[in-house]
Amino acid sequence: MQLEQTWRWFGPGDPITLSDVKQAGATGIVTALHHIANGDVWPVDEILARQNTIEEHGLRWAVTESVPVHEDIKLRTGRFEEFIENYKQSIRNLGQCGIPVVCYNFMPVLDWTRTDLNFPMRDGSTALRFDEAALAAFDLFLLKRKDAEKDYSVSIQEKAKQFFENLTESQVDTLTKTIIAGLPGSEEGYTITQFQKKIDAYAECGDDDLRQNLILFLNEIVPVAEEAGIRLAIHPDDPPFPLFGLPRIVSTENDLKQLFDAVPLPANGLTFCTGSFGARPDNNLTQMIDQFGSRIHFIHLRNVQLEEGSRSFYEADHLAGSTDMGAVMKSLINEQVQRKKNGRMGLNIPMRPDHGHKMLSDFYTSSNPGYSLIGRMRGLAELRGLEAGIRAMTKQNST
Ligand code: CS2
Ligand code: MN
Repeated sequence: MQLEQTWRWFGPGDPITLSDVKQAGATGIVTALHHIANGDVWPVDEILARQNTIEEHGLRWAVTESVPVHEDIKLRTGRFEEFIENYKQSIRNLGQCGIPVVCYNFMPVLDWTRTDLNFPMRDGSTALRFDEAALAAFDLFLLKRKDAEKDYSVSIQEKAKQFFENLTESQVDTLTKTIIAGLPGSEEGYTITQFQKKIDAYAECGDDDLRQNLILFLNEIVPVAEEAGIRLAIHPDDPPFPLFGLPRIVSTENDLKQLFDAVPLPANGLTFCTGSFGARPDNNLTQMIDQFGSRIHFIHLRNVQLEEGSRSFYEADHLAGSTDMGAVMKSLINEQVQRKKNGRMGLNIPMRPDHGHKMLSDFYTSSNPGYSLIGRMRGLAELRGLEAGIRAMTKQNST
């Protein structure tokens, strides 16, 4: 018994190869058919082709991350009915190929959001960072969103102004691209005009409306997943607070409770992303694992360092930062012990190091932001050691 060590691979175009992944020590692959347009069905032959490539390297396709949810589904407008039918078919097809977990998210317009992809760490490596003042600067002075100032404290507005005044033209361009052009895994990227249009579409959609739309979506897809042998794993909002006045519904313990109460079937599960939930000091991570453990179908382990007095954070080393990773690992091992006692399947919950620093030879090779080879290998190695150490101490061995 052990967490399954997995690695996100963006497919044949990923500069990091499956042979690299094998040497990094992962056994499971997390991937998606990124070339298929958002909303379209994933055909069985395409899934099988990707699966063969993975298996040829002695690895297995453990998790799909993500089958993206089309904006029409989130808003229940346009072609949403057709897209939900397509989503169901993709789930059935993945089930038929024996790929057991599907990760997805329900964040409006933007997938995960950062403001700096090259934040220097003391040891010379670089990390991803979210700076509240930088985000506010973009919102207030570049996007110039109506009433945006209502969303920021006076002190953040002042910091934003100062930050903006010191930006060169090329820094303005980089900041804009970082926020709206689409980070790895987001299937959409926008220009400022397109972005504003996408935000406008949510003018009448508040938290309750978006939550209702998610529940209506789940009512349709969770029974299909149950039948297909698929566990669904929603990824939390990253960061876990509202951006650009958009609704946010998967950020807190209470959000999760509402989701699972509304659709109790076991296939309605969670990607427990410590880096996302951990970016809010009022989220108690071990308590969340204790409460929703049975729902955890996939784990992202990453640590964030919170910055006092603001919502800013940077991605720290996996065992440093504001999250007590040892305590989190202990709770996850406990969850596994419970599962074994209850005779439940899915004991080896897939886990991946979620992001890593750019370090050492990562600087001389190309990789997607957050998805470096050496940085993630270090993260995985540390997490593997942490798990082994806790198991040795508590005699929850890995057999
Ligand atoms: C990000 C996202 O934090 C993360 O894991 O790298 O790509 C995330 O995986 C997707 O939003 C999940 O749907
Ligand atoms: Mn994550």
